[in-house]
Amino acid sequence: MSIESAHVDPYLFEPVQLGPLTLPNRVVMAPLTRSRAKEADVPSELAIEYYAQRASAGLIIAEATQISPQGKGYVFTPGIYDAAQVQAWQPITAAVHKKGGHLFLQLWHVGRISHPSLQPGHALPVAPSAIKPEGQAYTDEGFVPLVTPRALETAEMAGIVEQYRVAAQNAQAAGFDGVEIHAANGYLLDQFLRDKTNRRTDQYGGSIENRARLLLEVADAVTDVWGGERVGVRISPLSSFGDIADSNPEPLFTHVVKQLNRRKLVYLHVIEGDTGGPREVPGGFDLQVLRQAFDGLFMANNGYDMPLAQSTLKAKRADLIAFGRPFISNPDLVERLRIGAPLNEPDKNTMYGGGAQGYIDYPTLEQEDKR
Ligand code: 8OZ
Repeated sequence: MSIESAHVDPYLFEPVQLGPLTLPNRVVMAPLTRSRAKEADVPSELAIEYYAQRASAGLIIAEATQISPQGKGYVFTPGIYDAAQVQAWQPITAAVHKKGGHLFLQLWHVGRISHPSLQPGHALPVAPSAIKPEGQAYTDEGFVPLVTPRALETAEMAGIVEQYRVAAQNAQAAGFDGVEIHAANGYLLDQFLRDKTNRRTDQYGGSIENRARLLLEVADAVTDVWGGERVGVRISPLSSFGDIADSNPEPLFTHVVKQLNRRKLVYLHVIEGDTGGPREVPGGFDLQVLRQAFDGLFMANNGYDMPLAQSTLKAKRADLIAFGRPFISNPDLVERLRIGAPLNEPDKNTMYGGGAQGYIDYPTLEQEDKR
């Protein structure tokens, strides 16, 4: 099978400058938890092939990766806090670079979305405040209810920032091109931002300025290591994923983005609407307000297909489009979009956990031709 298309609008396939990197197109592989890591949070060797297969993306953002043992909230997710993990990431970044690709790492602390069975010494997960999330943790024993976390002491906050700094340094040693700070989806940094989860009375809670403090301290630490031109941030201002909410998200996120802009970050990655769900949510605001407050690149995500991606870029409502699920099942997604080829659907049963099946065996168009 071979499909030739006479004319393709160029938008997705135009090069774009991302800090010092020239991306060949505007198709980004969104960070995707695939839960294939080994003992001690060491990424699997299978990830070498998995990411290399997807190197034609303009940029790959590697899966959410815990910055410390305390930052872990799911079984089989990888880490970036020790030498064995750094060593295991090196052939992954090298394989992507060998194929001409670019790869950022997503730095992750889950906060309260964890379980004692996943924590060092079976301690309680930590959070801004001791408020139990609705939902389940994915542990060695399967799904179990989330627990009431322990509120972090003010004196511990510098240590959290330090975890990010060390992880950022480790990501450099591992050969990544940059890092994305995960401040979305109800994990630790998002828990500090929102007033449903942050009831603190110290300088990390209360006012918008105080709730944004941790994220901005983390942004300072990470840009100290990498320079702003190699650091992005992911936010999900309208999402309720992780049992999160804010009474007034527009001024909160406008402040956050204005302050991130002062740090000259290279991109702002915004999940529009509810994570993995509807793009329009009740009580939402126009997220273009955030684009206007930010001088770097605007990366849009959530449920994009080719027509929506093209019209969004054409209207200059984004500079980059991040695709998640389509990249699971279409390693050559860029080529398929370019020629209008059909996309394979991901198999839900092999999304998380397991081995090669449903991970590195989705075919390219070329491989389909030979079958
Ligand atoms: C799905 C399953 C586990 C983790 C996120 C890191 O939502 C995740 C995640 C998604 O950002």
